[in-house]
Amino acid sequence: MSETVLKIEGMTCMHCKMSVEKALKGVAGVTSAQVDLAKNQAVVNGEADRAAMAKAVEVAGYKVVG
Ligand SMILES: [Cu+2]
Repeated sequence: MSETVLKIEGMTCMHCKMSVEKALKGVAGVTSAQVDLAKNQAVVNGEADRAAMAKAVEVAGYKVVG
């Protein structure tokens, strides 16, 4: 089990947080995703491809910047 931290731009509220978490949980291999709004980051657990996670976040309307 590995943990990935993604820096995300564009999240402003609880709705954004939930949208991003839902998008990340939909990626194959992701077992859990927790967004910290104050830090603008998501902590993802599982064995998912980083590019696939970034893509899912972008499809949801946000941007992975690191
Ligand atoms: Cu929002």
